[in-house]
Amino acid sequence: MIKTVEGHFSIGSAKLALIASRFNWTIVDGLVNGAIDTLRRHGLPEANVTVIKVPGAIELPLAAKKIAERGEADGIIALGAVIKGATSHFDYVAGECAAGLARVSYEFTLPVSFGVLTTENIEQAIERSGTKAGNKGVDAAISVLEMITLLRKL
Ligand code: INI
Repeated sequence: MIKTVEGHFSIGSAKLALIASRFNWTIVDGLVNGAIDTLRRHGLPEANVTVIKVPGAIELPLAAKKIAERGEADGIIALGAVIKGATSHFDYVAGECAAGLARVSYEFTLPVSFGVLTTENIEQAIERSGTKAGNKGVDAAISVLEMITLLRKL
């Protein structure tokens, strides 16, 4: 019989930090609501979640690093929306954001879920923030629960 180790979603007691970027807030607000609703429905008390706001997606990794350094959070949910424009700004912002968040996760052995939309246009972002293509904030909340419970077992 193969031994399988996996996470689940009954988190028990845990403290989470939810970092959200204000840029494209109309979109990110939908992600935040989706994430918070998901955590609530999985039994996490509201008092165990702290919402931190940063200017844009590029600032998410620095805030995540500071939270990780304090050692008080069991996991971080990073939410943002990077929407392609006419310049290459998108590539720098999206790339640095993703790489920076991953680095924090590895450096601190801390689940950091990537709930940052990277889309070609505003329509795609709307679709993924609580309308017809789901909600990336919900996915990010689910992932952090799964990774926290998995790491407790590994
Ligand atoms: N920040 C975002 O979160 N999304 C974007 O689409 C975006 N674009 O396209 O420019 C964006 N830029 C701001 C950036 O994250 C920083 O806040 C800013 O450069 C100040 O450091």
